[in-house]
Parts: sequence; structure tokens; C-alpha cells
Amino acid sequence: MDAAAMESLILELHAVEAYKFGTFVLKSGITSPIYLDLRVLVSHPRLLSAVAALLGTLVPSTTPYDLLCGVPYTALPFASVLSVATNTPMILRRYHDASAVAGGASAGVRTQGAFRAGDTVLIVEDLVTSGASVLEIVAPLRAEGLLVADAVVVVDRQQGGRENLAANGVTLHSLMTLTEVLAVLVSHGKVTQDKADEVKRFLDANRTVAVPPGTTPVKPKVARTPFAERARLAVNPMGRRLFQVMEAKQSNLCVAADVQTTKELLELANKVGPEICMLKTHVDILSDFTPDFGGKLRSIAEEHNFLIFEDRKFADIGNTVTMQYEGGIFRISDWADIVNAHVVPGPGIVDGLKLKGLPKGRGLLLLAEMSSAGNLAQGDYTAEAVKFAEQHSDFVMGFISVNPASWLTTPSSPAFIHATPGVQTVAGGDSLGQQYNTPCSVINERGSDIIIVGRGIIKASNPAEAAREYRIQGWQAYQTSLS
Ligand code: 5BU
Repeated sequence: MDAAAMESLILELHAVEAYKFGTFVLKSGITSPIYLDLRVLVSHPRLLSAVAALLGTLVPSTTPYDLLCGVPYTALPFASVLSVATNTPMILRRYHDASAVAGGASAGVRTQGAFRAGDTVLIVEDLVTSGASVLEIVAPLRAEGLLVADAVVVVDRQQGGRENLAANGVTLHSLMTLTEVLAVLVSHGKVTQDKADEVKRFLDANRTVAVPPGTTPVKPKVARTPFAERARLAVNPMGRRLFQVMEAKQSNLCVAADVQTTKELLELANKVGPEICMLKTHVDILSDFTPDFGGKLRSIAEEHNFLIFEDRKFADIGNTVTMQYEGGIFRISDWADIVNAHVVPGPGIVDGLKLKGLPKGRGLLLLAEMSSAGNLAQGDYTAEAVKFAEQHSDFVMGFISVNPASWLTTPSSPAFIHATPGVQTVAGGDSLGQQYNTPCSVINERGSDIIIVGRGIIKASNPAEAAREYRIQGWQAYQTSLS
């Protein structure tokens, strides 16, 4: 769109009060001095039609698409008008699947309209802040085998959405940015310079909504040895088995089963079992643990072919961890294929755990990094973890890592595996310091192998379906990283 056309569109949108100035709390939780309300366009069909037509011109003709999908609800009229005008079929996604789960004729059917796996979908959205709404649509579409590489949007609020989408393999094309809107409104006397400056200060302070510092990928892709080959290189038998399971199930997904009862955990294991290579437990948060828990979980693991990782994070001297690993009420070494340990006590912790675990064919992950904000596992500490692992490659199968592509000291063998917690479809964090990166960023840019997903799956209304979506995303990112 040329500058004159954009200027006149901005003024027309202003005339129908699509831009509102005041104090507004956005969906992302931030307080904004400007609010864009493009729903008003349903009352102005000519303008709606013009905006829809312009959206259709944003994607270069060299990247054709088969289908349109509007992000509910504001963008649905834009997508519909563009669909009719260009004779491009549409598909529909529900906003949230609560109604589908509740029942009814279309229960369980979440993408409506005719499509085939491999079809290319153009996402249509009204405006993008963090990109969360677009990503909530992209993930399930990809899980259905659809290809999504582009999203068109009327306004880019310039608050991390473009970067967040790019980190997930989606190119954002916008008709205008908030900066361009402000410049036109000021030059036509529609807002004061003071108001524009206030909005600009807000923009500067909120450039990367939901993308905490350090989570934007900076590293180039790392060269990757395929999992099948690494299975052959692995010294620790459990490490070898994990690579084999990953290849067999085409899954580099580990679910963090952070539920409070054994009943819930076993049910969850059954639901997500087909999608995962590994189930991560915190056995000490189960309120009703009984000694038969391990046996029950192991039979589910055998049925679905996944490994059990007890996230015990041992952190004591060698002698104590032998007892914590083998004894107590949990008897972890009897049922957990894999455990993990901090390296802060020194190499004695690995010796201690190895004494009990190696004869049983178990494996150990060392905590080289952590996902929580402000943690101290970095730099030399991470390098020491690598050293410990190399000295005990018979028992240490890999690391808990966050950004192994950034490590200055890297393991000399690709046999070590990297598993990364702090993963959700949208980058961000929780209120207690957890930091999330996307599957694509974790596997592709950060060079990890396994995504560990907890609340992104267990809090979903359909954990089995969410697990499938994460598995497909994680595996696609792995395959991309091979090429
Ligand atoms: P979430 O719900 O996806 O945030 O759960 C993450 C899980 O991974 C949870 O069980 C944590 O205890 C675990 N975790 C982590 O989040 N960060 C770390 O550095 C390590 C483990 Br180690």
C-alpha cells in the first residue's frame, strides 16, 4: 500500500472511531493509553470491504495460499469478505474449545470447513500485540497437518508480536503500525503531539510484551546430528533407549505431570502416553502416594512406550543421595528410568547416584541450566556440569538445558541429550519466575532436543489433544533443524 492510500485509510478509521485514547487494560494484561477497536467496521461495510481487500494484497503473489482463517471474533468479518471477494475458501476455528468439549453435534470438531493436510492457510487478524491470539490458532491448525507461514493484520501494535510470530515460523504482514497511525493523526491535527508522545513512551516501555528479556532467539541454528545416529553413539543405555523411543514415536515431547493425586497422574499418563517420549513426575507432590504407584506407572509406560523421569533434583552429598534415591517411601530407583541432579555438591553426587542407578540400567540428567528467572546455573556452572557429564558418560545421559546453543563449553559428543522445561506455545512467564519459550525456539534456535511441557498441556481442556499439538510442533522443529 502506498503512503497516500495508507494515510487516507488511517483517517477513515479515525472517522469511524476505530482509535480510542484513554486508559485501557489489554488482553495481555498491560495498561495502554490507546485502544484499537476494529469491530466498529461491521457498521461500515464499504470501509470493511476496502480493509479486507487491502489485507489480501499484503502477501506476495509468490506465496499463494489455499485457505483463509480469521482469528475470532473481530477478524472473522475481514476474512469472510476477503474470502467472498477472492473466491478463496475459509476454515473456521472455535475461539476456545470449551463448548466443543461440553457436547453437542459438533463436539470435538474444532476446525470447520473443507481442508486437506498440506493445504496452506493465511491467517487474518485485526491487530497483533504479543501475537498470542494468532499463535493460539496456528498451533492446532498445524496439528491438523495444515501449513501456516503468513498472517495478515490491519494494525501491528509493535509490541513483540512480529518477533514472537517469527519465532514460531509465521511472517507478519501489516497494513499499518501504531507509529504510522500516530504520525498521520498528529499531522492532521486529530491528536495532540503530547498524546502521541505518551503513546510512544508506552510503546517504548512495552516493545516486547510476553517476550521477557533474553528469550528472543539470538543464536543461529545449530548443526544437529539425527536422533537415530545419536542412539548409536549413546554410552548410557537409558540415553540410547530414549533416542530410540523418540525416533519410533516421532516425539520429542515430555509432559510434566504436575498433578496432585496418583489417580490424576495415572489418568494423564494414559491420555498423553501415545504422544510422549518421556513423562516427568514430582512424586513428592502426590498426596495419596502408595508403594504400588511405581508399578502402575511402569505398566502404562510399557504400554505406550515412554520413559519415566522423576524430577527429584538431588542436591546432597554422595552418601545421602544414594539413600534418597533408593530408600524412603518413594523408592525412586525402583520405578524411575531417569532422575536429575544439581552439580552444586561436586562430582560426588554423580558417584553416589551411579552406585545405585547404573546396575539397574538407569540414566541421569544434570541440571546445567534452569528455566526460572534469576537462577544461578549459568556460565562456569554450566561448564562444570558438562565436565561432570563427560567424566561419567556411562551414567549421565544428558542435561536439563535452556539454551545449549549459547554454551561456551559444549559436550564433545552429540550422545548427550538436552531436555528443556519452560515451554509453551507463546513465550512469556508465570507470576513466580517461570520463563517460557516456544517449541520452535527451544528446538530450532536454542539447540535443545526435548521440550518439557507442564501447564501448557495439563491445564488444557483436552490434554491429549494439546499433547498431540505440542508433539507435532516439537517434531516439526526438530525436522526443520536437520535441514
Ligand atoms: P510448566 O507448567 O510447563 O511451567 O512446568 C514446568 C515443569 O518443569 C515443572 O514440573 C518444573 O518443576 C520443571 N522445571 C522447570 O520448570 N524449570 C527447571 O529449570 C527445571 C524443572 Br530443572
